[in-house]
Amino acid sequence: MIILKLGGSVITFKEKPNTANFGAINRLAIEIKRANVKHLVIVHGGGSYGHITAAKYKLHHGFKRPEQLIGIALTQRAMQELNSYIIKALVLKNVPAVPVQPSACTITANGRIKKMNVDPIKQLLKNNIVPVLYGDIVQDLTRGCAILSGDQVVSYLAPKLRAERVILGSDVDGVFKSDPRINPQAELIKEITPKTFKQIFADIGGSTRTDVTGGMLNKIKELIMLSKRGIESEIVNAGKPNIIKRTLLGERGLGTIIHGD
Ligand code: IP8
Repeated sequence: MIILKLGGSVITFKEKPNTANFGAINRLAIEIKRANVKHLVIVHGGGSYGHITAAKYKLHHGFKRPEQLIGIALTQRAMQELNSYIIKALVLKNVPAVPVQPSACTITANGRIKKMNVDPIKQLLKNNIVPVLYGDIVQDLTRGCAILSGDQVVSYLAPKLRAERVILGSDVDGVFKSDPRINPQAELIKEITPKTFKQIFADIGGSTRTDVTGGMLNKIKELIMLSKRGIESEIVNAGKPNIIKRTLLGERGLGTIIHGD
């Protein structure tokens, strides 16, 4: 089984509040259909649908003031709207995709998943249906609320579902030694292990745009945790045509591979 994350920076225009990139969503739906993976879970990020609303209401600091309550509802609403576009595109391409709302089945403590009911996801997979989850605003035992990144959903589900492959579709070719959007000469790192992560840690900044869950650095941290559990993952460019299809079909090394030492 494969877990595929579609980054918010690919499926939305991150600078424009609540603006989906329908061109990219439809192209990715076609690629997913063509790859025809039997057991697939999709998780998508928030992009301009989740992060902007969450940041406006300071939800990444937890629940502190009653004025934030509507922010929680609006953030969930925004994520659900984005999710509906992904589902619609997939279903129109004949991919049997159904939404799974993380905030309806997950509790966190201090921002980390404490409990998640994965039984419905397992059952959907058994019946060859594609569950589509997303980064969400969830109830947190210590902070009141927390922003659950799609990356954390991926790293939680991968061992539970015994994923054979974990693919993270980003808007860049993988992990670079410096930001490729600023420095076109930036060098792509082909492989990261827990050991080399420590060395390159200082070089990689968080993503530069509004990202309440910490951008690329947070992504790598989640994947390093996975690699320590023996699960390999790869960050590839989902913004470039056919990279997701080729990776789903089994090609390795098109981006940055994160694996154990
Ligand atoms: O884009 C964040 O998910 P991510 C979701 O995967 C929200 O970090 C609600 C901001």
